[in-house]
Amino acid sequence: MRIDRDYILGLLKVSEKRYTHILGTEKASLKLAEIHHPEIDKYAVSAAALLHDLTKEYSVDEHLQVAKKHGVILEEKYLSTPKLLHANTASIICRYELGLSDEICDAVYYHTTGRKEMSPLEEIVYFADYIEENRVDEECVGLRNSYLSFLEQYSPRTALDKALVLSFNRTILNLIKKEQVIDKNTVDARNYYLNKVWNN
Ligand code: DGI
Ligand code: FE
Ligand code: FE
Repeated sequence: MRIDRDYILGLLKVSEKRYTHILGTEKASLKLAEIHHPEIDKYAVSAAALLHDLTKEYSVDEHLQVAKKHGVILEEKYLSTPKLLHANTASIICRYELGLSDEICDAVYYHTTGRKEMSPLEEIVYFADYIEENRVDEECVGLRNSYLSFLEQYSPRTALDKALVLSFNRTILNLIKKEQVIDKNTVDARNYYLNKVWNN
């Protein structure tokens, strides 16, 4: 099903800061799609980007209610790592309440952890979320600049692969510093894209 953009914007009951981040993620996703995956339908790019953090400001209880309402049994890992819950419950709403495609639901589901062999839409939304223009902390600015410099030196595919590796390295290092659990998908994604760069 296709949903009108204004309707999607109306669903976003989030803080002003989060709303700005979401619009920035849409803008960055469209730009990344143009460079790396012009074949993807722009509607899917916008919908996935606009909905990726739909439930980011929910309480744990609200997340659990979304899962329960749709009969989804949450894996144990979500209870020990609630930060990952929003990607899951946003994707549940995309699938069961908005009737969106698997392509869009998966891009929302994997936007936080990434995974190995991401689909074109998954990698775009995952990476746009990290480098969108409203993220002004040193690490995101650094990653954005590295990506832009890779684009000048390498093919678009290699530039994106190298930037993805840096993004996973950053996330993993930060989680180690904070003594937090690292999701297996994040580790697998890092290894997969690192191998890809090496074998290029
Ligand atoms: O929702 P956003 O803030 O826009 O961004 P996000 O969905 O990428 O979430 C970022 C947070 O998620 C950040 O605090 C790090 C955390 N995170 C990302 N990957 C993992 C993770 N946390 C754990 N515990 N494990 C992961 O693999
Ligand atoms: Fe998120
Ligand atoms: Fe986000």
